[in-house]
This record gives sequence, structure tokens and C-alpha cells, in this order.
Amino acid sequence: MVISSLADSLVRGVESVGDRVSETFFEPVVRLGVTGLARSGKTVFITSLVANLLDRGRMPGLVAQQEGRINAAYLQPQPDDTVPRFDYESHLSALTGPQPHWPDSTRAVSELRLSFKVRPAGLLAGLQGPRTVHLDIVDYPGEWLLDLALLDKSYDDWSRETLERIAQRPAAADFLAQIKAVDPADPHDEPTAQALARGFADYLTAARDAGFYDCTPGRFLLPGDLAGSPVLTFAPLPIDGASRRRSLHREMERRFEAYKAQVVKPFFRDHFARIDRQVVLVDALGAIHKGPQAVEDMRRAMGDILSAFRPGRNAWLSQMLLGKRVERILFAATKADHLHHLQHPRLTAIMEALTREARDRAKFAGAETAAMSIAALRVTTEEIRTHDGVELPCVRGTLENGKQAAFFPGELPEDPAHLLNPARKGADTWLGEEYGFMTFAPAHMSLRPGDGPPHIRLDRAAQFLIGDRL
Ligand SMILES: Nc1nc2c(ncn2[C@@H]2O[C@H](COP(=O)(O)OP(=O)(O)OP(=O)(O)O)[C@@H](O)[C@H]2O)c(=O)[nH]1
Ligand SMILES: [Mg+2]
Repeated sequence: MVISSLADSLVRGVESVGDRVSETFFEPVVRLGVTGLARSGKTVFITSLVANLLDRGRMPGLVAQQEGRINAAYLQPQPDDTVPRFDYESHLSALTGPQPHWPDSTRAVSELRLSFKVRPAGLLAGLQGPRTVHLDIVDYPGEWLLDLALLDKSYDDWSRETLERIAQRPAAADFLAQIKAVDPADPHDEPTAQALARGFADYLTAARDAGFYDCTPGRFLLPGDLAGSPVLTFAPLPIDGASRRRSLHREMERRFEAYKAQVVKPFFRDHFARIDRQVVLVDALGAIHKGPQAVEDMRRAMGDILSAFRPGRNAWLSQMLLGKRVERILFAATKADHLHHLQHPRLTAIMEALTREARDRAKFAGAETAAMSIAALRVTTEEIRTHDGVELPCVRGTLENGKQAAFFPGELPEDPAHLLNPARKGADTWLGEEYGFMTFAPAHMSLRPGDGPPHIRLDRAAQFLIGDRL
């Protein structure tokens, strides 16, 4: 009696130590970064991904699910106490509640931890019990990655390049007029600095709305709690010569450096450097609809975004990463439910071509990459309509005003070069084909128990991103 209870308590003692040890040492954590430019679909993607990982009825493409090895999935408190939690419940109830609507725009980094109990596959299956795998999902704006390029630049270089780039843009006319009236050598005064920063931020906002993606510094568009602080109160100036003490030029230079040291670097150190897997969401259909310039601009922004994943690109970053790198990167064209599935391969081909340069570089660096067309939340159904004797593959959905509409967005070319070449050559409009875009609202849905929200290829995306770790 005595012996057995002693043995029992010993075993229990060992077990509880074991639990604590395994919690810290043996439970693998995968950090999945979700990024993309503004309105690319990050919030909807994470919400639907989590909902579909909790209720996996629509996830046959996730191999561990297909093999019946996922015993449970559940949300847990996240490990980082100072990062806002991704507001999964509110976003899900926006999408699937009684009055379905798209979630609000989000402006900062946020995080959510989802944990799985999985049974091992293959030879180990009979020998080991279920293990716990944590998935930490980190949502952050793609614009913040574009800021990496600022680290290599001095204020003077940045000013010169920026002013050159925006010289011909109508959206920049007001700001360009504003800087004509100031002399950077004049003594610094705060109201002038603030007016210039406001003018520049207004330009960036207008440029983004006009479809330009090269809208850095990223935090000007997404200031969050930095709004109004000196690190965000600078603007490019027409510089001539070195800065003098107490001049506007010198103060702008100082703030630009502060932005790099106190905004850009902490983001890369605290968030970016810890990511294992990355999905980059791209609203390619939206850009195609806006026209060739938006497509070309997006291609460049993709290249810039991806150069952040290329080790060696930036000395400071490489030193901080110490050889650690993102293992897999998925480029996903979102909102593919705007397109009949007959056209999905063409969208994927465009996506592949759009990111080819950038992908080759990332591949060179050892990361595995893939391109896909997905819809995190499918809000349309497909139908073929006959128009002037031609059969058009359409999608049907609910508009914001509650009415139903069928929609044919135009036929994407089989060869992506037919879109990308005119874009690269600076064409103003597409020749021949028009590409429409319609915003559908989420439809009312009644989900069967065990099913997550409807999607297109979200299971394949999940398999690529985390399947090997389950
Ligand atoms: N039809 C369809 N529309 C989508 C889908 N995902 C996103 N959208 C549309 O794209 C908009 C932006 O989606 P969000 O998920 O909020 O995008 P985001 O990247 O988080 O945007 P910000 O937080 O503003 O940067 C939504 O309001 C929808 O109109 C999708 O899977 N299907
Ligand atoms: Mg968002």
C-alpha cells in the first residue's frame, strides 16, 4: 500500500515536472506572419482560417485533418503580453452574425494563438501519444515591410528619391506646391514642420487611394498611437547641400533617423525576426481593375516587400536574424470568389508572374514559395449567363445594398505577359479588355456543425503553410 502510493506520487511528481518541461521545451511553436498591403484581406483571412481550423469540415486539403490526426484545436492566451490580441470573436461575428458585414479596417500588429493536439504520423503513430503544437498568427501591415528600405537611406537620399518619384503625380501637386514655399535652410519651426508632415501624409493617403503602393514611411498611413509625435512629423524637402544647425533641414533629418531607430527597427526586431512561415496576401484583382499603373506599382511593391525576406539585403537585419530565416512564403491572390473558377488558373498565373523576380530571390535564399488564388470567405456562387449569344462564366452575390447581382469581371488573359507588359511599359489603360470589380457583401450563412465558413482553397493554403508541422 505504502509503496504503491509512494510510487504513485513519484510518478505524478515526474509527470507534473514533465508537463512543465514539455510546455517550454517540447511543444513546437510555429509563428505564421500574415501580411499584405491595405485592404488586401488580412483580417478576413485570419478570421476564416482560424474558424476553419477550429471546425475543420471544409478543410480536406489539410493532410493531418484528412488522416484524422487532429484530436483538438483550441484558442489559448498568446505568449506576447504587450501585443494586442487579434480580435477573432468580433471579426467572426461581423462575418457570420445575423447582419453579416465585412470587418473594420485594422491598423496595427495583432496576434492570436491557436493550439492543436495532434497524433503523430507514420512510424511513430503507435508509439507516441498526441502532441501539442502551437500556431501563433501575427497580423501586420505590409506597408511596414516597405520601411526596411529606409534603413539604408540617409534623409537627403530619401528626400531626393521621393520627390523625383512623385514629381508627376497629380495627387502630389498640393504637397509639391507647399514645399516650394519653404527653404530647408530656414530655422526650424514646429508649425511649419507639422504643416509639411500633414501635407505629405495627405499626399500619401491620396496616392494610396489612387492605387499607388509605394506609400512609405508606412506609419504615416497607419500612425496608431504614434499620431502627432515627432517621429511622424517630417517630410521630404528639396535639399541643397548639408544641413545647418537648427535648420528645418537638420530637424527633419533628425526625425527621419528617429523614425528608423524607434519605429522601423523595433518592428523588425520584435515581430518580423521571429516569423517562421509567411503568407503575403495580394488584391491582384483590385489592382487589375484599377489599371496598368496600379499593376506595375503593385509588382514593384511586391518586390520591395519580398526583399525583406532575402537575407543579406540589409546588414542590420541580417545581423539581427543570425541566419534564421522564413521557411515558407505563400503569395496568395485573395478574393478569388469574384471570379468563376474557370478563370482561377489565369489569376494564379498572373500572381506567379507578378512575384516571379521576388520569388526567385527568396528561393535563392532557401525559402520554399508557392502562389495560389484563394478566397478566405466565399460570398458568391457561380453561374453561366448568355449575353449576345456568348456564354459568360459569372459569379452571383449580394451587394452592399442587399440586392443580388450576377457579375462578369472580364476575361483574364491566358498569358500573364498580356497584362504585365503594358503595365511595365507605362500604359494608361488596358487595350481592348475592361476589368470590372464589384464589392459583394458577406451572405447570411447557416453552417453545419463541424463546418467553418465557406472558402476557396484555404485548406490548400493552410497545408502549404503549416501542414508539415502537424
Ligand atoms: N469577396 C471577398 N471579399 C473579400 C475577401 N477577403 C476580403 N475581402 C474584401 O476586402 C476587404 C478588406 O478585407 P480585410 O480583411 O479587412 O483586409 P485587411 O488587409 O485586413 O485591411 P486593413 O486592415 O485595412 O489593412 C473586405 O472588406 C472585403 O470587401 C474574400 O475572401 N472574398
Ligand atoms: Mg485588417
